[in-house]
Parts: sequence; C-alpha cells; structure tokens
Amino acid sequence: MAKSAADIIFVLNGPNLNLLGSREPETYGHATLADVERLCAETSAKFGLRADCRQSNREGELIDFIHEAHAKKAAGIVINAGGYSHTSIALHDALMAVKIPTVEVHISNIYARESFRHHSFTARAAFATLCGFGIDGYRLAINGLAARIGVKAKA
Ligand code: CA2
Repeated sequence: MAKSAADIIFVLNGPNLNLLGSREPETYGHATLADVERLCAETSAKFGLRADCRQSNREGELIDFIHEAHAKKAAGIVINAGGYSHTSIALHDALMAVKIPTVEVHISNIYARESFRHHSFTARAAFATLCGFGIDGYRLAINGLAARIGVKAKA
C-alpha cells in the first residue's frame, strides 16, 4: 500500500555534501552521498517510513525543501545543513516555522574542529543533534526521530 504523507521523513543535505567520498576522507570518510541516502532509505523502511532525500548547494532551495516537507505533512526532518548550519538564520527560521520534529546531523565532530563550526543556528530548531558518528549519524538520527514521533520498528 502507498505510504501516507505522515510516513515521510525528509533527509536534507546542504552545500558540498554531494562531494562526499571524493575528497577529505580523513574528515568525512569514504562513503558517498548515495551511500548516505541508501542508509536513510533502509533505516526508514525498518519503521515503515519513507526517506525523501534531497541535497542542495543553495540556501533558498533548502528552505523550499523545508516548506515542501510541511506541505507534504512530513513526520520528521533529518538535516545536515553543512556550512549553512553555522551561518543561516533563514534556515533556522524555516525549521522553526514548520514545527516538524527535526534532528541535526554532522558527519564530523564539529566541536573538535575550528571554533567557527562550534555554533549552529539550525541546531536551535532541532530537538536533537548528532555529530562525530560519521554517516552512521543519519541512521542514529532516524532511530531517534522514530522514537520521538512514536513509531516502532516493524517486526
Ligand atoms: O560534519 C559535517 O557533516 C558538516 O556539516 C560538513 C560541512 C561543514 O561545513 C560543517 O562544519 C560540518 C561541510 C560539508 C562539506 O562536505 C565535503 C565532503 C567531502 C569533501 C569535501 C567537502
């Protein structure tokens, strides 16, 4: 049966995350964005959820995705806004406006890196943040999101 709107989780990746697996493996590992999206699809499916995965290098397009998540009555958002996490009040405002349970993910441990990465505007709009787990952070985020919205793993 087709999934209802409330079964959708939006997984949003921001600028430069399309480069995953091709550069800076010491910081971001060897997995590609396609690997991340596969992991999110598989993890979501365990809960009977569907991951709608998007990536953009443009702030406004990421805001449009957040609005679309609202329009489609998405059950949750997992977001790695990349560098925009540290700069974008507009992304923070979009997340606050839609009131969708949100988890922020960072592949690297942003607190073990440069001080300009230690603050995240988007984290203020999320109920939880994960960083430093590599791409496994996305799996953990979906597990945490499912628990938060009261969805149990299917037998
Ligand atoms: O650790 C993360 O997931 C970050 O959100 C990644 C952002 C960075 O600006 C944040 O501070 C932390 C950068 C994404 C760049 O991704 C690349 C992946 C591979 C090669 C080069 C860049």
